[in-house]
Amino acid sequence: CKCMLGFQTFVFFDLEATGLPSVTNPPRITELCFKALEVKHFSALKPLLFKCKDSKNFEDILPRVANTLKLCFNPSVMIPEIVTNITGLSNDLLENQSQFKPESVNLLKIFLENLPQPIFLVAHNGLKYDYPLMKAELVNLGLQNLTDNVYIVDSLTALKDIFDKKVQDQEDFDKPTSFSLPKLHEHIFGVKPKNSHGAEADVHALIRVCASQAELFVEYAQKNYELFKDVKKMW
Ligand code: DCM
Ligand code: MG
Repeated sequence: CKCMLGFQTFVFFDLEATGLPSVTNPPRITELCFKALEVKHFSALKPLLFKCKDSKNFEDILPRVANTLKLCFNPSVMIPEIVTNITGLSNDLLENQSQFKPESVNLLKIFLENLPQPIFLVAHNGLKYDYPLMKAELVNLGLQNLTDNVYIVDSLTALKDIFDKKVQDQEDFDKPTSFSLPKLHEHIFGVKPKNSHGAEADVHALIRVCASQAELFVEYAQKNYELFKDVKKMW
């Protein structure tokens, strides 16, 4: 059991890349989004989301104070057509974008260091995909870390734990059949997100899903964090 961690900022995080984990064709990052919210602003979203669940502006509900870094990268490897069809990102579109290089990492570092500390990254399936992939790109450049004291949590593990406990506590609780981001979003709010597989759209959907369980999510993060510096690289 870990010490309860007091922290200030959640950085919701999503990567798009050239594919799923693969030994022969390791994925390269094509898009990254960080959206940083103060924990108290994140928690305040919950009642608003449920109040405006059926409004046509539902997807615009975000804290007034939110800091965003969204970057596209030229992956310098072929993006399979099947992946382009999912993400909308092709080699043509990314032709003139920067590669993921040390200067890009500096940009990420400066963004993260500028936020109220300590910070918590939140990614859906992050422990299996986003964190090890980010780590691989860093290590590949001879870099080891983002900034010191970056805590991480996986919203997939968190929400599974939260919903499992709800099922135990209330027998009639309707448990989601899938914990994929669109399915969870539909289970909680009755509609799938309008867009998926864009880093920023996914981050927005993730914020709504996590905020729907705000108190339990914050408690889970405080007790079940890991450190980005301890993440093993994907490839
Ligand atoms: N991905 C994939 N095939 C899928 C789903 C995802 O190759 N069926 C890869 C490409 C995406 C990346 O994973 O850019 C991240 O997924 P997501 O858009 O769900 O964040
Ligand atoms: Mg995504």
